[in-house]
Amino acid sequence: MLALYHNDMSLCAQKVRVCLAEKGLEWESRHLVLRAGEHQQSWYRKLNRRAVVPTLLDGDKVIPESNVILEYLDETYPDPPLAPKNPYDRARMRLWTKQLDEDIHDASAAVLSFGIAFRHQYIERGELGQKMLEEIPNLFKRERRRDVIEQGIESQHFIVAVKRMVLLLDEMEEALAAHQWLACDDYTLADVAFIPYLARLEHLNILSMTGGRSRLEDWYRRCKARPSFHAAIVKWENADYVDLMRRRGAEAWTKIQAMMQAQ
Ligand SMILES: N[C@@H](CCC(=O)N[C@@H](CS)C(=O)NCC(=O)O)C(=O)O
Repeated sequence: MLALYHNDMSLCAQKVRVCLAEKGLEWESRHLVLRAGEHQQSWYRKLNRRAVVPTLLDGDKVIPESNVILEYLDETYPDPPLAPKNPYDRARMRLWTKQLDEDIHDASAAVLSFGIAFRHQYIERGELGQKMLEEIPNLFKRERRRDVIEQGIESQHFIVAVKRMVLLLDEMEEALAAHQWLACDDYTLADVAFIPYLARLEHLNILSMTGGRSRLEDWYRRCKARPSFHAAIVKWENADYVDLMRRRGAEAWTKIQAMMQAQ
């Protein structure tokens, strides 16, 4: 039996849930409340030394890292296949997921989410918020998050995150001019992995960032029309988070637009 340590609104957990839904796999939910620091407890660090979600359990096998989990699921449960057969298309699929690990997830999407919205949850939690910050094992991540919590959208990291996201959206639009889905003409793990990042822009009320990129907008509509979107993302939406993201995103939008245009 598969079990997943995850969180309702976590981007990396959303992508694994999309994959599980696409494959029609049954799984047991082990939900962790990140804002209570449940993922930082010592028992969980034994499963995931970076103290992040998700972690997949397949019987006694423990698999952390969302992109690794996607490939594990695809190889272990190959029907329907979500990786192209052609090695060149597979390489292109991996170039997409690699970007998430390189900078899109931590340096861009997380910075946008925290700078706009989640910083308020840390600030409201006072000492617990401070403790959760100090418990982040990765020093780069911890210091960047500290700055983003303190400075919000004025953080030096925020404008960089906005600009990186714009480059990503351009790259997605370009790829979708060449083929139907991100890596090739088939829906693959590349699409699975990026769906939550567009959904995050929507939750943050800044989906207009995609403006003028009609192929990308069509891609997102097609992703949302798949039953996996509802099963993995909509069904798990946390109303308090969504409300916070909507309100704070609307407040930030004018400044974000100016950042998108700044040289
Ligand atoms: N590279 C990891 C990143 C996982 C990650 O950063 N997860 C976030 C949620 S999307 C998390 O657990 N954050 C914990 C925290 O904010 O302290 C993966 O792809 O699984």
